[in-house]
Amino acid sequence: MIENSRIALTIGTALDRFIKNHQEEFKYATGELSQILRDIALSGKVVNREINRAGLINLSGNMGSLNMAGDNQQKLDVLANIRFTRALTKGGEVCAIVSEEEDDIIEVNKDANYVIAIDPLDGSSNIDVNVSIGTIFSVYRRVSEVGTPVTEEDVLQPGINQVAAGYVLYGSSTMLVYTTGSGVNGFTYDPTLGEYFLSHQNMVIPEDGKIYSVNEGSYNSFSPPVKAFVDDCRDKNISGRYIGSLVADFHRNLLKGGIYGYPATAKSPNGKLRLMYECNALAFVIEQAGGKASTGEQRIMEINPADIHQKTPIFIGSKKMVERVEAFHKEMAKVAQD
Ligand code: P6P
Repeated sequence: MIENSRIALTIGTALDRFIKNHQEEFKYATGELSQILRDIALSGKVVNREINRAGLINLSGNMGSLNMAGDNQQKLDVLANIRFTRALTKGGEVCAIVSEEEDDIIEVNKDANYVIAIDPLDGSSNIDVNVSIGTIFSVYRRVSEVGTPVTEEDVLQPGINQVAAGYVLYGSSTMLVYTTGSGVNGFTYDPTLGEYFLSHQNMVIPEDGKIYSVNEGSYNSFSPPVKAFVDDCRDKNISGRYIGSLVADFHRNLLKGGIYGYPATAKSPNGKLRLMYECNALAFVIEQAGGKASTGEQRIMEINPADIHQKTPIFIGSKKMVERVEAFHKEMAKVAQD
């Protein structure tokens, strides 16, 4: 008799089952957050399909409009924004959405408990050249009373208040990576089954790394501590890897160890990346995976947001590498004081 395991390979844990099995880990385990994760997973499948066919169904290129950041909106930016905001609205568990593609807060269901901050499609200028791109999301519980209109306090919360966060990476394979505060897990999408399956359980970033991801074209406008850090990476022959797509660089560094930095530059004096729907979300993931996320002087998740689209400098990745950036900042601040 042929042993079953030789003919029937086990299929991994499907996302839905994983969410159900781990619901009790979440302190507000009432199924609402599970619904939000399902809404995001579903939208990721739809966006994945549209990205893969973009060149064939005239979805490449830009809309000829600008988003809040003044970036050219790619057609897929707008489409991804529609897919995610519609799915989250239909899911019924969200009272407000902040999106990179929307100037103002989208008020959804005042009887719901959760606020979502999302970059529906980051790095979309890479679509036409077939480079991996991603969706980044952050989940908060509202602070005002359910049933009342959403307030600014519900939305402008520091990253330490996040109850979940993660990203969808549309790469050589499509992955959903998220945390609800009990570690980080990665799911790989199987398009033949239309399901995400657990492929990277309890992801942990190496404490130190041999990769740094910075746009060195801006080196001349970096501050002295940032220049000192980049020089130190060069002196140590650390590999420079910069794809120009945050989620792709972040994910590689999470798996292999490394650091991604987008510091203040002449063109972006406050950095380029958005606190609410890029930096906080990835900071929650990296801290849950044993890494760090800092401006060089302050923990990203402790920044109190003043504006839904505000930017921040960021260094994120292996703990020891981020600590080296912080040490250069501290050292040079002391010299400047003396
Ligand atoms: P630069 C894409 O526009 C993005 O927001 C990130 O995905 C990426 O890491 C960064 O900007 C690239 O910016 O100025 O280096 O081209």
